[in-house]
Amino acid sequence: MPIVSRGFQGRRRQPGAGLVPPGQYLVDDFPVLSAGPTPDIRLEDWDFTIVDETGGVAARWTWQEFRSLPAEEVTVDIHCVTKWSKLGTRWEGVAVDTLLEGVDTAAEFAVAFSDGGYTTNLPLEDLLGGRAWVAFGFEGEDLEPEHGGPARLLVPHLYFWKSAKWVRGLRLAEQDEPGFWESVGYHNYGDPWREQRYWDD
Ligand SMILES: Nc1nc2c(c(=O)[nH]1)N[C@H]1C(S)=C(S)[C@@H](COP(=O)(O)O)O[C@H]1N2
Ligand SMILES: [Mo]
Repeated sequence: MPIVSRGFQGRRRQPGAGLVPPGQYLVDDFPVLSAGPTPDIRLEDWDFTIVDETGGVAARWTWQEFRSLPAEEVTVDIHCVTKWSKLGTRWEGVAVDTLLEGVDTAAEFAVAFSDGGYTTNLPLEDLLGGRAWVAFGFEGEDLEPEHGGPARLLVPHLYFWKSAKWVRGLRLAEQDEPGFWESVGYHNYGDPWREQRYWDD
């Protein structure tokens, strides 16, 4: 089955842009929600790894290599399961499409993994088609450590817990496997437009 569909690379705004999903309210500030401490990450030690479904390293970039990949500026709305939303946030990052370009896989699922041990699972499809980025810039500045810098996953069409901070790679898999919050009660998919907050939603 062809999983890796590309395209829509130039899309600048998400579907639903400018609208607030059910049960959400707008905030002006940018709340910080972390399950643990902000890790101290040295760029010299940072890399980003794609692990394929055989467990092999399919691709890996140092910080310097990652930052020389083509990046995009995107303006998107973000929605946290704790009910705050922010509209029109501006990010800079590398599209996951770009990271997976040379990767030959039959996997249908992915787990993002982060410094500090956080994980979150998504259908691979949701990371493709110009819908997900590994973001390193926010509102024209380097992404702050407390918000996931040097780089975080950005998947704005799903609740923000899917946007793993301090992300270090993607593990591709044939089987779905719940991540950190998904294994303790958060919805497996997390569509804010369908209020998929918790297991029974
Ligand atoms: N590594 C890591 N990523 C994470 C989290 C976390 O605890 N650790 N929390 C998630 C949750 S629940 C939310 S709402 C957002 C919060 O991002 P922010 O702190 O930049 O607002 O990050 C998500 N990514
Ligand atoms: Mo969250």
